[in-house]
Formats: sequence, structure tokens, C-alpha cells
Amino acid sequence: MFQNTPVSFSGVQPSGNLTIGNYLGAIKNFASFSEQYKCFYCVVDEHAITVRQVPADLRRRTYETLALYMACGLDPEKNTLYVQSHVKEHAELAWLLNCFTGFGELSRMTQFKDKSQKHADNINAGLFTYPVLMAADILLYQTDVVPVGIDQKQHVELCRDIANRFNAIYPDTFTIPEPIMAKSGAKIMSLADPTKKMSKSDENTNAVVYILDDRDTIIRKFKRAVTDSDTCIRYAEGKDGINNLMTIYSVFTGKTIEDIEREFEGRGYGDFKMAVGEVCADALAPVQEKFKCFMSDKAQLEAQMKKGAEEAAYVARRTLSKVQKKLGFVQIR
Ligand code: ATP
Ligand code: LTN
Repeated sequence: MFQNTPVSFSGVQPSGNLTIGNYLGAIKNFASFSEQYKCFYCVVDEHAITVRQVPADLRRRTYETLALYMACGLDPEKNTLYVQSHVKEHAELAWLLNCFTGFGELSRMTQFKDKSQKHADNINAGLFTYPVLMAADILLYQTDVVPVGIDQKQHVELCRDIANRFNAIYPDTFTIPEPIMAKSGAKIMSLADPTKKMSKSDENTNAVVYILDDRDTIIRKFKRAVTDSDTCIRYAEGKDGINNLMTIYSVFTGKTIEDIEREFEGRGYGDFKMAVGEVCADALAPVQEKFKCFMSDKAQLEAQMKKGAEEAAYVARRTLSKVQKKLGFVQIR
């Protein structure tokens, strides 16, 4: 669709304050695709309402997520940045794809199982069909690569299955996308329970470092991070807490695990935790600075949203109309 330029697509939910998991596992990597790919990065507000949201918070976070995209280096001139609900084709294609997705397939999704446990009082149909809307997001843009954290790999694989199934009946409809995960940082763990993914909706705020946390808070959270009773800084099975801190240090500094083991030889956990806190705070400071600047001009953010939605809708409309024709819907335009 873009004269042989491959397409990158990803999305982040405005469902909470973004964490260093979202940053290291996803957003930080988005910018690296801008040169070689046509990039679409979406704020997926329709996905966010699969869990109850306070409207004023959802609205504010939608602006914030767009501002964070830009603060993390996504230039709106080189990337299409937009909000999912501004492009109606997402919800419309999702309905069509629902008719090509099995109940059994959706039942096997681990995110659905986890979220149904966490929100037992609100296991709604949207939570169940969440991956179908995500497939629509991706397939509308004839996407080649989807940069995501490991937790989303299963959803991208389901998207591939749906696309292959559709293409088998109606040939040459969709490009089959590939999930791309960071070599390191694709699964940042909770600081309070390092066997669990760090998640923006975690109730324990000490378990999570937010991109917008101030320096003192970041350092305090790392100091309190759960580790083990060993004393040396080494990456090993069963040392989930230390392994997680080493991964975070490694992604922020670019140093290898071996470099880090050497650097901290003979030093204790206290020193190491302090160092992780400092590199994290140093790396986030410029992002926070830019974020403040983008957030101070709402009109400019809205203009960006509008421009992004127009660019996205142009492509989305073409794919949706192709799908409708293939299905046998009458076209009256
Ligand atoms: P929620 O807690 O509301 O489910 P989340 O923190 O999992 O949200 P999403 O908006 O669902 O965040 O995810 C945005 C992107 O960040 C996805 O690509 C996801 O894989 C990635 N991501 C989320 N958490 C982590 C993590 N702990 N480590 C690495 N990547 C992550
Ligand atoms: N489900 C994703 C967010 C998301 C997404 C997408 C990611 C919605 N649509 C399309 C990649 C591509 C999540 O992170 N929870």
C-alpha cells in the first residue's frame, strides 16, 4: 500500500499511568522503526473500556499517552499518531473479524483469563473479544511488524490466524503481521513480586515505576524492590528480583549482563539498587521534561490527534472497503 515501504503498527491503552514496562517493552522501541517503516501508533481508548474507567481520567490519559509518545521521540511528521475511537473503521472491521474468530480461540487467551479473575464482577463480552479489536487495529493498515511486549505475543499470533483464515477464503486481503519483541526488556517484572509482570493497573504503586515518577520516588521504589538473601550481583535462575533489576539496568545503560556482573563485583544489593534507580531517573528526566512541554499545549495535541486520525482513516477506509467487497456487501458510493 505504501510503495513497498513496510508498515509498523502498535497501540497502548490509556488505562493508567504508563510504567517503565510500557516504556522499555514497547514505546522506547517504536521510534527505531520510523526510518524504514511507515509507522502507525495508536492510543487504544476503545480497548481501555473493557475495564471500567472514570471518564475524566480516561480523557486526561488519552492526551497524556499521545504526549508521551511524542516525549519518547515519536515525531508526528514521521509517524501517524492518533486515537483509536477517532477512526471508526477499527470497531467496524472488528465486527467483521468477530465472524471469523472461534469462541474456543478466545477462551484460550491468557490475558482474558487473568483479567476475568481480576475483574470477576465485570467479565463483559468486550473483554472476551478484545483480541479481535486488536486484530482489526493491526490488519486495517496491512501491517508487517507489531512491536510489543511478550505479554501481547499471543494476541498477535491470534491476529495472524484470523488473517490467514480470512485470506484462505478471500485471497490477498490482509498482510500477515509479525510480532517484534525487544531482545531485552520485553517483560519487566513487578518490583514487589518479580514473578509477575509490572502492570500499570497494579494497585500496589510501590511495585511499579511510572514514567512520570520523580527522581526521589524512583530511587525509593528501587531501594525497596524485593530481591533474595544472596549477596552477589549475578544473573541466575531463581533470582527473579535481581534478574529483573539487572535487565532494567542493562536496557537503560546498554551494558551487557556480564559487564554489570563485573561492574558490581564485591558490592552489595544496596549499592546496586541505588545505581539502577539513578540510571532510570537519569534516562526518564528528558522524557518528563518534553512531556510537560507537550501537555502544556492542549490545542496543539488536539491538532496532532486530528491530523493523525485523518492520515489513519485514509488507509483504514481502503482496507475496510476491500473487505466489505470481498464479503459481498453492496457498495453504494
Ligand atoms: P494493563 O495493566 O492496563 O493491562 P499494561 O501495563 O499491560 O496495561 P498495555 O497498554 O496493555 O499496558 O501495554 C502497552 C504495551 O506495553 C504493550 O506492547 C505491552 O506488551 C507492553 N508492556 C506492558 N507491560 C510490560 C512489561 N511489564 N514489560 C514489557 N512490556 C510491557
Ligand atoms: N492489547 C495491547 C494494546 C493494543 C495493541 C494493538 C498492541 C491494542 N491494539 C495493536 C499492538 C497492536 C496491549 O498492550 N494490551
